[in-house]
Amino acid sequence: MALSDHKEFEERWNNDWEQNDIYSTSDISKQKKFYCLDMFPYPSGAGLHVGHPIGYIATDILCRFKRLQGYNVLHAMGFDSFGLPAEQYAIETGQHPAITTDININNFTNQLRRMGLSLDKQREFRTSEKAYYRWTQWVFIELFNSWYDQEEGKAKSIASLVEYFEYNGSSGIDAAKDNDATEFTAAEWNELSEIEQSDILMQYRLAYLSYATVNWCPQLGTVLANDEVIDGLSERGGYPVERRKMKQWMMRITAYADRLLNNLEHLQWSDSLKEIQRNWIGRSEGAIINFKVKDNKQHIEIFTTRPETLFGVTFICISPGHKHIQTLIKNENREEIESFISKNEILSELEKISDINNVNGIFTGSYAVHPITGKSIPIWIADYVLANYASGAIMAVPGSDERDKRFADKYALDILHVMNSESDEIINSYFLNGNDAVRAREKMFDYIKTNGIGKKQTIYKIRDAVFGRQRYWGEPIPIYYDENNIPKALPLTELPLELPNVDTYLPTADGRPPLARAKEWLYKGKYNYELTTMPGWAGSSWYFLRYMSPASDNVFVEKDAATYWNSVDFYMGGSEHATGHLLYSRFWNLFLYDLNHIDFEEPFKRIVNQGMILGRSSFAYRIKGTNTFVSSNLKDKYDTQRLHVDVRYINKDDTLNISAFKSWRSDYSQSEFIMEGDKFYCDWQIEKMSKSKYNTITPDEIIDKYSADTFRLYEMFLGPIQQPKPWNLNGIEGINKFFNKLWKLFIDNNGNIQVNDDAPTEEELQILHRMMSKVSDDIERLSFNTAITAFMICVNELTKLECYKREILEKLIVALSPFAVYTSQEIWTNSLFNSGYVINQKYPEINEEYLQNSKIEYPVMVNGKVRARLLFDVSTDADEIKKKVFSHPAIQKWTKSTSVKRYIFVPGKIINIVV
Ligand code: ANZ
Repeated sequence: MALSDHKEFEERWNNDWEQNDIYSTSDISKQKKFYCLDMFPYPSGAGLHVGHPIGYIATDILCRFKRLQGYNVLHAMGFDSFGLPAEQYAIETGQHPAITTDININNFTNQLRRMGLSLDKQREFRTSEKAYYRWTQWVFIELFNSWYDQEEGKAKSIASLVEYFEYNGSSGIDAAKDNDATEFTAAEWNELSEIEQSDILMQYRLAYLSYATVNWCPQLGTVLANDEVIDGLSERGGYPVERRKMKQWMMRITAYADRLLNNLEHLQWSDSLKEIQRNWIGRSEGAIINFKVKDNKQHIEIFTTRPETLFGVTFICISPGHKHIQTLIKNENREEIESFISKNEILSELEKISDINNVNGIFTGSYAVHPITGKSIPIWIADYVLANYASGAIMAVPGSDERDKRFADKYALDILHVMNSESDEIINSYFLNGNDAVRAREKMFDYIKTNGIGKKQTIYKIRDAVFGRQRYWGEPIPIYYDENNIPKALPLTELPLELPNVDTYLPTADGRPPLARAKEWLYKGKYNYELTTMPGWAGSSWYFLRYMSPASDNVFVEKDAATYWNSVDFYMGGSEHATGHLLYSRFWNLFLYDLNHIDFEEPFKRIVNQGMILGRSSFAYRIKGTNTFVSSNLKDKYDTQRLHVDVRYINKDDTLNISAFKSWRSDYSQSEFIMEGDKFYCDWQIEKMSKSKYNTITPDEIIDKYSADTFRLYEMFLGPIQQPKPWNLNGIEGINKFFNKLWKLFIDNNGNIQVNDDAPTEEELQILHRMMSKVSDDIERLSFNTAITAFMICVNELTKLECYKREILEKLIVALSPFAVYTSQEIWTNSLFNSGYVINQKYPEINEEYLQNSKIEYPVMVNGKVRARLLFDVSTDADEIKKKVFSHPAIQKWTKSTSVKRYIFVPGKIINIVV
């Protein structure tokens, strides 16, 4: 056997491992546990490129290492298999998304299988399979049946809320609820109809229906979450997104804002990841202040983080979507105002925030009364005030706030210089004089409270999450509408509510979601089901729990298994999930904890983001409006357009393989080329590796050409795991050389196994133990590239010493096995003739004694030839060394019968005897 036989032994071991199911883990064990998780993939049609496995290989090394250390390791991978691309493909081709998903998963599975990942296949599942999504639906029903008690800081059953209302009405309860939730007495509650009660409860449920302004993407025909919208365009597809008010299923994640924020403290996440979540949650401590409106019963509530600037207020701004806007408009210029409102109301919040230079507004005609000075201050409508943030109205302080200043300048409004910045002294206010801003703020909080003007208030930027999608390929929401059109949760015995078949995956002609096409799809043959489906993030919000007991039929996760496995010890994935997935799954986990289904609050103790692998993209220049391409150095002579070229058609010197390129696409088959001499050069650029940039390299091609282990080691050798790095093959031959050298320690040039049972020398032991110690430290630090260097040094040194000793080599193989899985198993079995699996061994104990350089080995030469190598403590004195040298039999052999002419001792280096 040798590296060149890798295909044979990789396949042989894959079959063996599968047949013997060697990676399966027990649900509960007496061993200590290590739960390691990868962000599971969405099985796209494009398959995996070399950028994807970087995290999978890193976690695999860690898992194997932990196994060798005696941990019971949970390492599994499923598929996040509901989602848009399969549905888009279904719309285009009529093929059921389940079929596309199946094909894609098979492709992924084949690709992953070749990388030798130690995944427990028994725990694999797909979010789109009934046995799984039935429990996603169950979580939804639990949320629907819960409300959030802010006083106790936990979710409770909705039945307890109903009971409270029956005796107390709505007063005195501190619940997370809609902003405009109604107040009522117990008597009123008990008089309400079922529909009215249902409407009220909706304002409290954690999964609820509500009119919300949503991001509507007409091209995709669905709503999108804020994190799915980037610069006003859909993350997927880049289509324009508009704001629309629609009735939607929502998740009351805002109830958990405080805990999501505070718990971050205890997590072993990077500072940047925590900061992203903190900003997304966006806690602001400030005050609500009430402004009376002149000649109007209404008052306006504003939110400010700078109440100490109250004396600088010269106008009030409300958002174009403010709830009292109609009562504030004076009739004189109503038309103009209405047109301003309708123009601005639907503008996306995100757009408004991004353009602070361009502030626009219009005067309502109404005035407010300053709560301290009593002055009249005009009320304006301004586009920079967000309807959905805080109270949707601000007190404008143009002397202190930049946006307010721009607005005041533009519309010639008064500017009062009360204070300019946080550090300025308050100068103009009669009772705050002499204080700095922070103390002034505290005094103002007290003042507004005692005078009944306002109160302290903490608000959050995070919004409740839209949960319904007008799409087909997702979990059906387990709700039906009864004869009064009251939304009701399905009884649990009805789960899973299966996705019905439809004739086509498009919305209906009257704009209802695709599920409306399933006409016979009714509960008890008469009640309509909810027609929207769950978003992509539903299935991924609890999958880490399901791995703990994936076969469970009676419960989403067995309590014992969840108690044993507890939170994920190590989670590896892409940083793009910082706000979406990592917040939603924390929210669901906290909720399930509140209901006592699991006993840990946070799902992921430690998260590490792997760096992205970048690709080298190639480009050709086409003269605009023609089918003629021009070689890169000539491009400036023409008006050209730069187009991606698949890197497969590029030669090593960046010239284009024209015939291959022509056969790539029909529109290129007739292309003309303006050459440089006989060559056509392309340009290149490093960018994200992605199918759409035609710069992907698949793991399969690397594994075929080199080996699975070369691929594994090379991915890790590219550089520190957390850093982005370009993919190139410059160093891959070095890894292959390493493997060739490794094999040669076991098998001589004639193909015979040369491992012997000789006792190792001190030096050999030092080499081995130094490597093992460095490698285990490096793995713990996730420094896989430097661990690989340590293996290289070790193999080089053992080669130099011609060390073929079992006692050394066996341990080397065990230490190497987390990295080079096939090679180590093959050598373990067929060169070392051991039984069993190398993964079931113990990580060799590291002997500290061999780590210190306390001993020196002296080559002892007699007449220029090394006749012995003797080991001495560094502390041994020269006379003692001399005595030992001359009494050693290998030396006596040469010195006994002659006289010694010279004895040369070079401390720390060598001993030379001339006879
Ligand atoms: C007066 C003031 C003076 C303010 C000053 C700031 C500086 P954060 O920290 O982001 O929460 N604001 C309040 N509600 C708003 C809304 N719906 N749309 C746009 N802006 C709004 O910011 C809070 C500050 O943003 C508040 O404090 C308010 O302006 C404004 F020198 O009040 B401030």
